[in-house]
Amino acid sequence: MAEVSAEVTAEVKTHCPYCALQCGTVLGSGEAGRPAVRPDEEFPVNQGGLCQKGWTAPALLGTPDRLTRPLVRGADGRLAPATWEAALDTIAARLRDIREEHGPDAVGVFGGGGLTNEKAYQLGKFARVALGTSQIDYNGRFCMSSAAAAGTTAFGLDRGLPFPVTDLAGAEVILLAGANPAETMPPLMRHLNKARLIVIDPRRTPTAEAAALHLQPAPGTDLALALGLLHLAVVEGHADQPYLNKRTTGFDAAWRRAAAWWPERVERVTGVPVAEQREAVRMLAEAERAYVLTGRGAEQHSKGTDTVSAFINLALTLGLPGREGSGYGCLTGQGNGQGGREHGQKADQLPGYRMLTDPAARAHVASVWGVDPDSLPGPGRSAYELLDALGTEGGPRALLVFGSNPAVSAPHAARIGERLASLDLLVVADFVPSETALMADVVLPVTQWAEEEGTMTNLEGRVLRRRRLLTPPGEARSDLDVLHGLAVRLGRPAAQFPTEPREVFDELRRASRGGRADYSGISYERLDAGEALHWPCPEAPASEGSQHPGTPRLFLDAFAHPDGLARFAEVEHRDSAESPDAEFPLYATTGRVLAQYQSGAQTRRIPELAAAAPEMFVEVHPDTARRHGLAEGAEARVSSARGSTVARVRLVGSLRTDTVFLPFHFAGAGRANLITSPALDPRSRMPEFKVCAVRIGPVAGARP
Ligand SMILES: Nc1nc2c(c(=O)[nH]1)N[C@H]1C(S)=C(S)[C@@H](COP(=O)(O)OP(=O)(O)OC[C@H]3O[C@@H](n4cnc5c(=O)[nH]c(N)nc54)[C@H](O)[C@@H]3O)O[C@H]1N2
Ligand SMILES: Nc1nc2c(c(=O)[nH]1)N[C@H]1C(S)=C(S)[C@@H](COP(=O)(O)OP(=O)(O)OC[C@H]3O[C@@H](n4cnc5c(=O)[nH]c(N)nc54)[C@H](O)[C@@H]3O)O[C@H]1N2
Ligand code: SF4
Ligand SMILES: [Mo]
Repeated sequence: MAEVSAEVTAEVKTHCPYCALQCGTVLGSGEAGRPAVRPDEEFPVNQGGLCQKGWTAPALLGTPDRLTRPLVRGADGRLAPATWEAALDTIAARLRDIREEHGPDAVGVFGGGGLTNEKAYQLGKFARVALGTSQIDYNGRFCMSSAAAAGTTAFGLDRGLPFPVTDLAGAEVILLAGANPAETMPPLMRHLNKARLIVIDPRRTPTAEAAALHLQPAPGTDLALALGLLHLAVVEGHADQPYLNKRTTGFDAAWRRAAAWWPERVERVTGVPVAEQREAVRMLAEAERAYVLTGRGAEQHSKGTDTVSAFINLALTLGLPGREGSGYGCLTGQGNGQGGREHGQKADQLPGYRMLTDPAARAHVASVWGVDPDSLPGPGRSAYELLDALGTEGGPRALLVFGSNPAVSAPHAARIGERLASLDLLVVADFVPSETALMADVVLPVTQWAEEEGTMTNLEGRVLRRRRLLTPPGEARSDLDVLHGLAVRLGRPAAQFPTEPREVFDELRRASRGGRADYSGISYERLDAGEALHWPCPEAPASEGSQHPGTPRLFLDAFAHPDGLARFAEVEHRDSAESPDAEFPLYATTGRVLAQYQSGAQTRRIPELAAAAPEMFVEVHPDTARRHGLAEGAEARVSSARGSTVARVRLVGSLRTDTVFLPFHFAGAGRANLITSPALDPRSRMPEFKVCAVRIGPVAGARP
């Protein structure tokens, strides 16, 4: 075991390091003085609940292969321990050479939605100010970018849930499109379970089991389904005309498209029977309080933005958004998936959810940073396009990764593996030797949640404090220290890159002031005093005396467009980039299981979780398995036009016969992303993780 500091004696209130629910925990000591958590009963989001990942999170603090010293790849090709001085000097020298030879855009930065607000902010500033590169994006592009694009278009503002999670408990009906919270956010179910659920998912998930109605479309057909539900809502007289007149614009154009999606046509395209479409619309329309929520199943498509827009159109037609007790929301995924998209680590963004192309935004942020607005680069490549360009003509030759494991989690993984290997310099900051870290030239050991201070913004836009209880092991340092050390070596003044999270947060507040995501009225003091603060929370002028209370519920009076109206989007169904054919006759879709998190870099190292979900598998309908010569427990090869992955067969009688499902948490030859498609949504640049065409069969030589 790596040294986990001295015995733990105190307790702090903090939050789970994993998903966007950010369950409240009390971190203290358990057996033999080792760190342990219990749920914070007072935190309203989880109300005393935690999932298996939350309970076992402290185990990663002292995982046997925890990174505790910087590693530099030597002339012999091996990673060997080095001092921080040597590691940072090496990186800075090589970055200077690469920039001199190829220009500032030859250095790329890849961030993550698990980084605290302070880290995400500092990473964006580091890229634009210390490196002067436009080439920065982050894994949130793979996550909720389609919902963000659709939400911004419709409402003028993107906050995943524009209402507190606890509001959901008051609903009569909730439609979940492509979300499986029973496995991905288990404590959320205590709020959802009070309503009658309509679940749209090609699989009969534990969430679908809990539903009053389960619609089981073919992967990639939600857009047609949502158009059909809108069609039925209108023809059956459920459109909320006064709301449409008073609070929205663009209904007619949206309706012209939906008018052509009569129920029988929708059934042909999606496989969802007409009677079930009718039942869904009836349930939603008759409810006094109802929500439409989307998850990755509806969003991770080359038409994800339009699909979310179609569900928002449905919600608007029924008059739900901007009404207390009803609404539309996106279930954001990563721990800081919400904050991570606000503070400027995204290719086209500056802090405060400002746009990099907006001259006023550039001027404001440049003044906070103390630089010339003209020195700020313009927008860069999106996440997949950035990874795909590495080492190519005109693409980055160096990449710095903070908080992601793209060797496992990016689509078309074989291609991305090649691109990462072709770099002149790959630097990865992590606390475990992830698959991407193991490819790096320099690996920097950083602190984990329980060893650092900061803030996170959960899926309802509430800003939360992460608190430190433990001393970092060995020589691990925070990401803020790393950015400081590199910035100074690249010639920036030390004071421009502070290492104290509170100091960074205070600067973030100034940078966000007046922006869409305004944090200027939020402070560590207010959060530590126990205030529940949802952004926007502007700083009140000193003359007013009282402080802004934050905004738990957005849009109650007006949407965030200048005219206050929500916009319908005119959207039309289209096929996925790939459809099954003679060579690849099945749909493959991918997603998550309860016991593993993301690329698995963290959770595969926790014995209890590894025991619960030990290896790669593929869910197959028994008839499909028989047709392809497979039995329960057999090793199967699943192949697409890009490559193949190996997985153990699980027969699932409730699955569609045309679809197989694979989790993406496993590494090596069992990576789901060896087969996934890099087709991108034209607006959000989200890859199509949720549909590709595959064939499946026994692994040659293995017994069926
Ligand atoms: N246990 C666990 N929890 C997590 C995570 C994790 O890795 N593990 N990750 C966190 C993160 S970052 C995220 S983004 C969230 C994701 O949370 P979810 O969105 O709930 O997770 P997924 O499993 O990716 O997708 C949800 C469902 O979409 C279905 N689906 C697949 N294709 C389609 C389709 O074409 N249409 C529809 N309607 N559904 C489809 C899948 O069968 C799956 O059940 O979870 C967060 N919580
Ligand atoms: N096939 C398929 N692929 C998918 C998806 C899918 O549904 N299907 N979902 C996509 C989605 S929604 C997401 S969000 C991505 C996620 O995929 P990844 O971006 O790979 O996410 P993680 O596995 O969480 O990787 C985070 C890494 O950063 C480290 N880390 C955590 N916190 C910190 C920190 O504060 N600082 C630093 N320096 N490192 C840290 C962790 O140890 C881990 O190695 O995967 C995407 N890929
Ligand atoms: S639901 Fe999410 S935040 Fe809550 S304990 Fe599980 S992983 Fe952690
Ligand atoms: Mo995600």
